[in-house]
Amino acid sequence: MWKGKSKAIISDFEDIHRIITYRHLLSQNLGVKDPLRVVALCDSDAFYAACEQVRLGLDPALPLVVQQWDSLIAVNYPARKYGITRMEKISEAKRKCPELVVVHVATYKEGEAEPSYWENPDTLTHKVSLDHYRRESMKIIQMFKDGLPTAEIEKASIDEAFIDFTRPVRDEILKRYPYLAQVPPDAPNGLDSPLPPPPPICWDNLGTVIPAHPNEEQLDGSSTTEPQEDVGASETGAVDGDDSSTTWHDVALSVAAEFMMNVRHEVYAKLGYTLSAGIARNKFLAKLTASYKKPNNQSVLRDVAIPNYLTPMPFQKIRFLGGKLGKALAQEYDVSTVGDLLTISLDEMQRKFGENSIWVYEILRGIDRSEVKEKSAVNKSMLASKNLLHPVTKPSQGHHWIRVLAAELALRLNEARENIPALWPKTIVLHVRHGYDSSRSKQAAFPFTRNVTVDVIAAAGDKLWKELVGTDSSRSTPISITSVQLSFTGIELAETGQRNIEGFLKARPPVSGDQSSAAAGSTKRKRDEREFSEPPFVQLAAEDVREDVKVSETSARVETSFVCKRCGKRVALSDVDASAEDAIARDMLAALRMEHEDFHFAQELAGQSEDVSAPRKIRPSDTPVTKRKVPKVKEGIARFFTQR
Ligand code: TTP
Ligand code: CA
Ligand code: CA
Repeated sequence: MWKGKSKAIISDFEDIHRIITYRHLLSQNLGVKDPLRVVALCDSDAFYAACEQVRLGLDPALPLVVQQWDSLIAVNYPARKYGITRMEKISEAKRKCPELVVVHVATYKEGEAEPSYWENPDTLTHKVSLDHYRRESMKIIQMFKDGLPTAEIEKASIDEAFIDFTRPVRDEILKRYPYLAQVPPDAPNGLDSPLPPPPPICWDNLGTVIPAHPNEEQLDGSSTTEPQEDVGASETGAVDGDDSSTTWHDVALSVAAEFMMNVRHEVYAKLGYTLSAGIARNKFLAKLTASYKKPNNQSVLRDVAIPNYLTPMPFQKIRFLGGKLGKALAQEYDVSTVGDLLTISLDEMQRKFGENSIWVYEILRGIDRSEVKEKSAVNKSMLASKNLLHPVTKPSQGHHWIRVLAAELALRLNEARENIPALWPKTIVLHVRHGYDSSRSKQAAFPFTRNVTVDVIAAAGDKLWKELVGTDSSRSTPISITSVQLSFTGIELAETGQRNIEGFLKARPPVSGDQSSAAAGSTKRKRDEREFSEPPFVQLAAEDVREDVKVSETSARVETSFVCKRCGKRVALSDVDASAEDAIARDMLAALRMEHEDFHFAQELAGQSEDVSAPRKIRPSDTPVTKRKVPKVKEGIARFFTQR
């Protein structure tokens, strides 16, 4: 029944109806509280399929799918017209469209340093490579950065990026309306006086403006735009016609829409990719808005349109509410839409779902305070992994996969070094899963080597394998390894331009002397007096130090788990779609991290003695850890996210 409900009122959305003052406009650092904040989410259309179409120089109107073993992983829009979806088998898709172009993803094969489009790749011997898509993705991001030098850009997944337009838009508004730069002498409250009424906005060619009152307006129902047409040609302009409600935030949105349109045109002209974008006041809304109309379209969500856009939405469609939490909310209150949930008071929600549910409460009202922040290339990890349909049953079978994974890591590290030559993975980690639940990992220092080849990485991997799995003769118990992962973690900048090799040796003895001597020639160049006294690493901001976060680039693109530094255990969200790639999962993970820390805190308070199964404070870096089930934390919102 309807429990704990009060009447939903429009003031739920009060946060988005703020009066904009001179102080707001003229302040530079209001961050996420800026009432003129504008954020876009840009997502490439049928991305892998588009990459293959461009690579092969094919007509974009041809139906094309990308295959991985027996499944489809990307379906372009012409193929979607035949009713082909990602869920299908190749045979089914071909039955629906006999002239379908089918491209199998590139794969690594042992002994080859580079992935290739082999004739008959086999999951038993090959490993998928997403390198081409990663490279194309970087090109698109680079065009965003070049075209929008003052915007903050955060790559959110292999084919998505958030763009914070707040700064370039503010600069542009001040340029177009220079009278706003001075507070008029007769302004009643000085800097805190409201800005004068905004100019009327012409939304033509700025994309689809989501109507504030959808029932009263005629929606343009067509959803397909031929990619070969001009990017903006068939997009509709204004739908609202309700100019009395125009605000300076709408002006900001329209300026951002203009920038976005230009960048999308340029990406299409130079690279051949069509993009869809959503432009709104924060990341959450930008992401929702981007899927309003696809492909090759951009949509704008004005503040005035937020309530009617959100309220009819089935809340379980919102990604992080798609899992157990969404189900629990639906059951608890017997409701299905965002609007239904607006009637639940914050107190009520927190009582049932924990303190952290304020986050849900706010999201339902279109409030999202997460920042758009560029992630540094430094301190990321690189992970290559392979799930084994046929488990490895003899230690000697490991070498094949170590070499295949080493080839991927070598390629990726060396590509990253093309931009940042001094990148140095400090640690190499081997992770193997036995059967379905037990997994073990082992790590070692990785020597600073100028020339990181497949052989160098494979040698380090083989050594770890031997220590972790053993050899055919040393192993008495049977093994069944179902997954192998090799990764670099703690990727840092070795400041080679200013250091000589002794500097490195002092800070971290390389495992092998001759590998590091290769670096000596290039590092001797700019000797200076300070080289022995300074640390060889560039100091990194604390927030960049995220070595414990698993960034699985092979399948999922969002971090959905972390390894607790205190107990060495991996704690994971489970109900976030593996392909999810947005700020929501990140924030939920942050909440889970807090809950997990609370768990340790509570345990300490309870004065439990540490036994073998209790969390250990610090894990010595080279000790293999058999991961056990994380103790159940059944508190608050975290209980809706399974910990593995
Ligand atoms: P998406 O952006 O989800 O999809 P898409 O770009 O193919 O299509 P859309 O136009 O609807 O955005 O994913 C980006 C790429 O990620 C996709 O081209 C292939 C890959 N991918 C997978 O490999 N597996 C998956 O389950 C999903 C969802 C995506
Ligand atoms: Ca996409
Ligand atoms: Ca995407």
